[in-house]
Amino acid sequence: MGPWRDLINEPASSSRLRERIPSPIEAFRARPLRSLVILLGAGFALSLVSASFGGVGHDRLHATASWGGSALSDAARQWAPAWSRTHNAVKGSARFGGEREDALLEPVFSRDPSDGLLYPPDINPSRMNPYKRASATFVSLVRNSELDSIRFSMREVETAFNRKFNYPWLFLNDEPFTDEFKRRVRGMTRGDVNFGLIPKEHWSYPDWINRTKAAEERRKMAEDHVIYGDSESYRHMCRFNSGFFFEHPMLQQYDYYWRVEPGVEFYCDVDYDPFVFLQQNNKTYGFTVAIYEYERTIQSLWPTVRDFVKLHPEYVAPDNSLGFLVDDLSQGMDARYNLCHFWSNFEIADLRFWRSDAYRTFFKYLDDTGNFFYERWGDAPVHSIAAALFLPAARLHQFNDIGYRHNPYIHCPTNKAKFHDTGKCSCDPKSTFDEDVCFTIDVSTCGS
Ligand SMILES: Nc1nc2c(ncn2[C@@H]2O[C@H](COP(=O)(O)OP(=O)(O)OP(=O)(O)O)[C@@H](O)[C@H]2O)c(=O)[nH]1
Ligand SMILES: [Mg+2]
Repeated sequence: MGPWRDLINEPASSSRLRERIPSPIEAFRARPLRSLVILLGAGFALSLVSASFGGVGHDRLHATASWGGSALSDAARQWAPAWSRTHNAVKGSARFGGEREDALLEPVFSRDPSDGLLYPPDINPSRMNPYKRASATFVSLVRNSELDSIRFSMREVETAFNRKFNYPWLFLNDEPFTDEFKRRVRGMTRGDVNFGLIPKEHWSYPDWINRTKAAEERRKMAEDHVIYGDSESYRHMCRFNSGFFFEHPMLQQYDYYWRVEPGVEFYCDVDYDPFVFLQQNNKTYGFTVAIYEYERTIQSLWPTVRDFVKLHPEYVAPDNSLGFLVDDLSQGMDARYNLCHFWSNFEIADLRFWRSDAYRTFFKYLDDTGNFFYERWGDAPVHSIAAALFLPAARLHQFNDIGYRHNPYIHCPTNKAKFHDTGKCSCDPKSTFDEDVCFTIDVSTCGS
């Protein structure tokens, strides 16, 4: 047992250390030749070890450099100059998330037989996330022809959020998905992927619809150059999203959903779980953008809503957000609808609201008019009017922190210090659309 053993049993005062261990200079002076041989031998041995590990392992490299003297340190810098510079730059900086360097583990390397190189471990962020998830899924109504653009959206969502949470995806279609669609969509996520076919009764004309009249109205709308004015499928889509998506058997097991359309972009890291956020804060409906609807597409919607509210005043929440829907709140439901709605191509919301008596009865009342077909009522104003009237205002939430783009509009958070100086968002805050439209009213306070 050497003298070092004593140091373990006794408190190590610095004077004692000085007494027991000669400094490297003292040791060198006492036995110069022996010290030189040891130093060169150690340096050579270390260079062999480092080379056999492919010269990687930045902590190892760092240790090697300070141990082996300047010659070895120069050699190390030659092998991996960029890495050793990076290492020095990040050491102790906030980009390590405040982790002390000595609290980090040595990476365990594994050799990839295909190239013979040693790789540090893969990091799977969702496996490292220890928090309970909500009962939730992404849901995408999509056509086979939109494969590329839905894969694009998935990449955006996975990168910004889902790599850290691993929620499942559900794809719905009025036609069966092709094998190619399924395979290539599955390849975009580590999460579960499910595919559902929409039942015919949720994507067809109900028997009370006069199809000749519907065709005539479509023709007139096309003449007026209304976007999707002549499209039958667009109307089925809007009716499905308004009244049936939440009835799909494959959604029954979930409480929350995040709607994702093809070709959308997400600009900010979403590092917390928005589903759990809704749950914890007792929120029901989350949106990012609010805009005006084309009046021509919903000419009789507001009068129909008025009639419904007269029939069913019990469904209207006392502290609702009517102020989001009308400019002159003093007139109550008699006021003119200002066309504001939450842009429903993005929604993170509670499915139980759509499954409620209030909403189901409301949808049935609207659907009976046939105006999803005779006009072109969109799911966005239908959802928005219901959420604004039947929910207390405090149950609505704008996800201001989620940077989002669905052509042609962008929502980008404007707080520079919080979102743009922190590496969180990549969008231009000046590009945000929602500052001046429909947002002069704060949905969390209006109507109360
Ligand atoms: N399966 C299926 N999905 C559809 C159909 N029509 C639209 N969708 C989907 O329904 C959602 C809304 O349709 P969009 O065409 O994006 O409508 P929009 O967002 O109002 O208009 P855009 O500006 O074109 O995006 C998207 O997720 C589409 O993929 C259809 O006929 N079949
Ligand atoms: Mg769209």
